[in-house]
Amino acid sequence: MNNHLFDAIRNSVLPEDVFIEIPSGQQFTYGQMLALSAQLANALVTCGVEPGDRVAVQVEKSPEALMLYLACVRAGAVYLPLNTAYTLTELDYFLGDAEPRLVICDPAAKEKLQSIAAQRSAVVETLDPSGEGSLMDLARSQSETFADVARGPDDLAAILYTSGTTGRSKGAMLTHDNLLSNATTLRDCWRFTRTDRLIHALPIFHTHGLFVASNVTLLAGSSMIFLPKFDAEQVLKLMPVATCMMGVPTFYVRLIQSSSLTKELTAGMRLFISGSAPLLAETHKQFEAMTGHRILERYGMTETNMNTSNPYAGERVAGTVGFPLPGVSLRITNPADGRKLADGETGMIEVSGPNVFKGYWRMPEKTAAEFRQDGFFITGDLGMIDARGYVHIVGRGKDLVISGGYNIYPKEVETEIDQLPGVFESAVIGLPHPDFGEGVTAIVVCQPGATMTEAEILLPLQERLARYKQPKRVIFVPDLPRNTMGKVQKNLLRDTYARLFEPVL
Ligand code: MLC
Ligand code: AMP
Repeated sequence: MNNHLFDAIRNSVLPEDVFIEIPSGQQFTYGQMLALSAQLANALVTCGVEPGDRVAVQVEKSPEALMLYLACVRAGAVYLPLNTAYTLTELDYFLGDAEPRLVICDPAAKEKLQSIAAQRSAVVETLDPSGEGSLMDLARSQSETFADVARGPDDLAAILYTSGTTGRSKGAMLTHDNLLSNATTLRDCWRFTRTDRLIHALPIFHTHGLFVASNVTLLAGSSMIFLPKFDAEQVLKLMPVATCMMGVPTFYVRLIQSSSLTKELTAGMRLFISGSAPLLAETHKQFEAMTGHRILERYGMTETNMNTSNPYAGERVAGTVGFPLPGVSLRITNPADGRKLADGETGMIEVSGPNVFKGYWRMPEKTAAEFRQDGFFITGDLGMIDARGYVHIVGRGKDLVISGGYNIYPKEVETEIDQLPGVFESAVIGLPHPDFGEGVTAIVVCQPGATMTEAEILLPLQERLARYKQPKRVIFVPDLPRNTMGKVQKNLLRDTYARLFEPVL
């Protein structure tokens, strides 16, 4: 048996080709990728990592961080990337649940992380591309070859945590073939080749930046310009030397605000892709008017990788997410009983295919609850298939806010707010936001007789919730609207405050 994912990568690349460039001018060829990922894999083994062990990684974006992902794949370990915005409180849960052998963080975070990792018997190492005493030092002293650990299509390559509408975060288990099959399909559908140069401005701890952008690049043997984060000015400057970009809708919303975005500037670009959140048809149209390019929108999620895509060659229809990808079956069902609905009817989107994950880490009941008997995964997204076969996402059956492409589960934020002294109850909702798509908003009811300020709600959350989950606004109300069943009517709240984030003219 071979290493299913890494063998495919190795067979797709030419050692002399450039893999990653960073703005300082430093370049990594594919030959260097093979050598450095081998050194890091050797370093992982030296640190005691064995096949199947989880390796949790919370580090700033860098080429070395991506090599670490590849090293885990080669060592047969399970890569567990963590958002750099997560607080210690959030990390404590992930480490307790995943029980990683090794936790790798930025040097500045080591001391704090060590205090929680020690209770979990996990060893903490740092990744500092230039600093001493980090895993990079150990790696540099290792061999540039590594006998890749045998892993089959069904073996785990990664666990990515996604919050839940109720209760605890769940670790989505992704296999070697989930990742390989999806990236191969996307490479072919989007026609990536070795001549492509991708602007990579996404974080590399979620599906979009890690698997969609990086695995597609690797399997096409193309190159990417690695930016630490999205900066519209910097991205605009790079367009004349790049061929494609992948982004969340906020990237496009910010780009169309610049008068530098023109047909001339983007003449050498062949493809702009959007996903992770709905792209407004308005943004799509304005981008086309300014550049002549029609953004290609696709739809996916952590558990399933990518499910649908607008066509490369056919018509890219604004406001739709295109067709199911080759090999992916998608159906619309009645959310109540799972009965398949006809085209044109709105219901639950369900998918099956080699892209769909293996289940939630150590949560067999949750896994069973989200799959149908015949293996279809219930996405929680509401959609419709039109007469031409295009899939439309028309809403969410799950209580979820998507802000700038990051998911926020209201339940998690409400639980934190409800614990604060002086709070009786709260409802967290997403309201239309001109930059982030949706803005997290907390509607709070105080205890009888208590009065509170916005700061009294927000300050204590800073320690407990990642910045992007913290409400952008807090509104105090005497009580929450409820239906006859006692359920909070969030739709009424969303209607009442719909214009909260509208710019004041
Ligand atoms: C940053 N902030 C956010 C935020 N990002 N708040 C809400 N939502 C976000 N997405 C905070 C900052 O900490 C800051 O706090 C303030 O908001 C303003 O920050 P900013 O400077 O404007 O933000 P910026 O750093 O430019 O980041 C915005 C962004 C970034 C959109 C570029 O969030 C981003 O790269 N998002 C991509 C997320 C992604 O990769 N999603 C894919 C998930 S995978 P302060 O303290 O200054 O007030 C998936 C599956 C699929 O969904 O289909 O792909
Ligand atoms: P995540 O759990 O972070 O992977 O987010 C997945 C969710 O993002 C999906 O279930 C959808 O609700 C949403 N999503 C992803 N792509 C799109 C898109 N193109 N349009 C609308 N929603 C999307």
